[in-house]
Amino acid sequence: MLKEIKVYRDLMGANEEWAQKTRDVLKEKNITMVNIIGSPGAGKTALLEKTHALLATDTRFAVLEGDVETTRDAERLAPLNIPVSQLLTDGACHLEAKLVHYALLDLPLNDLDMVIVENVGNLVCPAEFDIGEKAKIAVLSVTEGEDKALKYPLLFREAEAVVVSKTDLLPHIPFNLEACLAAIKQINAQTSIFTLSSLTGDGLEAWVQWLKSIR
Ligand SMILES: Nc1nc2c(ncn2[C@@H]2O[C@H](COP(=O)(O)OP(=O)(O)O)[C@@H](O)[C@H]2O)c(=O)[nH]1
Ligand SMILES: [Mg+2]
Repeated sequence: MLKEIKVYRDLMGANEEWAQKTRDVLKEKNITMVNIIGSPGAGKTALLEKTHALLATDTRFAVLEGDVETTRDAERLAPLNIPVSQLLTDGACHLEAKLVHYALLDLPLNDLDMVIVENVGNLVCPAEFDIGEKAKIAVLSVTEGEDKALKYPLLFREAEAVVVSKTDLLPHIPFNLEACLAAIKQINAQTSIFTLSSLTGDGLEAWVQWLKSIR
């Protein structure tokens, strides 16, 4: 008997089909979906916790939390009283479009203006997988070093916006903010850049205004 040969060439193609199905649903329901990508610990969930107060005033939104394991991030957002689901990849370093699609269909789509996806913490893989989002948003904290846009260019090239987070820590660490912003602009001159602190709230307003503007 011939040994079965598994062919993976169509993996990305299949992902693209699911992403397109998601785009169709989002268009039909007039919902904007964004895909937040950054390292583990960059402050993605903290950003969502703080974004809520300013965004929820006039935007009905849900969050899809991507992680390898645990429902910890969804539990953090549960008190906010918005629809939140946890998407678990069971080891994979990124969300795939099919998983996002089915989680999306379970949301109350008739009552939403926006869906925010927090991707699995990783600067490489999530940038390679289209999930049907309108915009990718990179989150880079000041403790990660100013050169990350140069070292992980795909994410920063693809990002419609870059959030440089944890600016409250700047006085305490050797980090050249100007060099960081220059590196981001070198990779993507068009991207919108927001420097903010989820701890103090500094800079949050401009970020949320931008988020509303892409509706
Ligand atoms: N000082 C400071 N710490 C922050 C800020 N945002 C997040 N953190 C901390 O950074 C750690 C990781 O945050 P989290 O939101 O879980 O990051 P995620 O893994 O990207 O979702 C937590 O200990 C947060 O309290 C910030 O703006 N300033
Ligand atoms: Mg998180």
